[in-house]
Amino acid sequence: MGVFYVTTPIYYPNAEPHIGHAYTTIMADVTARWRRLCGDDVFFLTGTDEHGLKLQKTAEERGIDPKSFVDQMSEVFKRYWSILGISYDRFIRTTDEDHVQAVRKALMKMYSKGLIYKGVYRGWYCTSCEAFYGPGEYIEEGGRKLCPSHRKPLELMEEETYFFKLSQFEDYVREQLSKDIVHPRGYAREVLSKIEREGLRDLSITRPKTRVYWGIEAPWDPNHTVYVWIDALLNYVSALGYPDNTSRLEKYWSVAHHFIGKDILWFHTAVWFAVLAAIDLPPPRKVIVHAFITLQGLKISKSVGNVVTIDALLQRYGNPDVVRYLLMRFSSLDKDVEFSAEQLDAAYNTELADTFGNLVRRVGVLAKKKLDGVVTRDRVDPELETSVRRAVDRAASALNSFRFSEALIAIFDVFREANAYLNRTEPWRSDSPNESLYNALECIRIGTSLLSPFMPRVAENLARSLGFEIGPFEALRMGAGEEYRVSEAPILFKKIRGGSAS
Ligand code: ME8
Repeated sequence: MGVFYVTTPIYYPNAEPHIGHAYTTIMADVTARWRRLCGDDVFFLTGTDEHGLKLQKTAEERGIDPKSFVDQMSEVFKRYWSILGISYDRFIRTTDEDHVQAVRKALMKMYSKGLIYKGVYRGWYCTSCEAFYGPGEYIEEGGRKLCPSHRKPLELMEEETYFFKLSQFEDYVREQLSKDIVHPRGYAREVLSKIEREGLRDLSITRPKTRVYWGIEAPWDPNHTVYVWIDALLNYVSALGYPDNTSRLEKYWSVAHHFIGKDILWFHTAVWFAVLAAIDLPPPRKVIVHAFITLQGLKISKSVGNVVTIDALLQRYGNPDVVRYLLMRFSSLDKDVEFSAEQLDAAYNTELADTFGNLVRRVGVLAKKKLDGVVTRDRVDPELETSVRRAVDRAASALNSFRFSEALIAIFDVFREANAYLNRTEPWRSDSPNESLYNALECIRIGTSLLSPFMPRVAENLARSLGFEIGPFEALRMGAGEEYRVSEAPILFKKIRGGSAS
């Protein structure tokens, strides 16, 4: 049995989560559920990133104090994750007392080692990104400097700050980037070439309290608060009990898998690897980076104002598992995916309703009608067995390397094979259809078990209706199922035409 630690970014709760946040969170959840199916001991972390100027400003605009605001908003995130069936073990909030203490201790350690010094920072800042942009990074338009990500005017800031000696870690960071941590590898090359061009510059890691009061106080200077990104990154270790309760940290840290979007790649590599080294911890095992969901070519985001809400998809398909399926079906790590309602509807109709739904319905109806719902172990069709074994191997290897859409295609090959097999063996014409229905049900059991990380509730309900168990992975081969007791033949998905599900 293995051990596995999986995390999502902790999101800014300045607004409700949208499908971009759901996308990363579902990827992480599918991975957590897949590892559990394989028998691993999994710790799955998500949460909210509650400090910093962006939250302070949003709360001020609404005339509410920041703590009450983030209290409300973190509940909104939890509610969406519960609707979407996100099986996290901890929901961390950066205002949690254990996290605050962990950040202070980590920073004090860096300070005592002489890795932090006082200076003055002058630069152009984007509050939406909570980041500074230097020449070559921002966009110049009509004499104004704009954020490359949000295209909003940057603010010039000049102030006293404490710097972290990031530059000292350049060789170390380069070395880590040449290992197999960042996945896909292309993203590591991007970071390496940025370091090649600009070097690793020391990083401003505190803000004057007069400007940003909503943050963790720097432990050596009460006039400063800790930069929100340093505060946030440390959540991945504070959630495991760093630095005082080390048992979880010892168990899970060496198998940490961070899922992130490509917008926060720099922080999760250059900055994070160096901070970890500064507090004497090794880098994470993997940083899995995905590209954006776009609308007309632009990253979906609150700041751009082109959001597709989670509610819109929940309303359209009426089933959270369908939303999970569709977001993963068109997911991609290396390329942006353009949101397309037509494409989602088409996949829903042909894959979920036709291929999977019809298979389940016709096998269920026949088993009830012809065999009183009891189907027993029988001869396994050798041709079907070979193709199912291949599809299971493909799905497992895709899941192990985070190729979620490929995994789904392989899983649906099992259902497609089962449909073709039924058309060949025609159990509806037979007086003794047990063998045919047994083989088809084995395909349903195996395919549904592999699908359970993507569609956990659909899988559980179907297993109950047809009378089988989900998993474990060793049982995902033809002939391992002993008997089926079919209590109903459910209609899993109603087709969508034009406007809505009909
Ligand atoms: O960056 N396509 O939080 P955030 C794909 N608090 N993924 C998207 C997306 C899109 N259009 N929009 C958002 C932060 N995401 C920090 C993180 S972690 C220590 C601190 C997802 O609320 C994607 O995972 O801005 C992206 O990296 C993340 O949301 C940014 O969330």
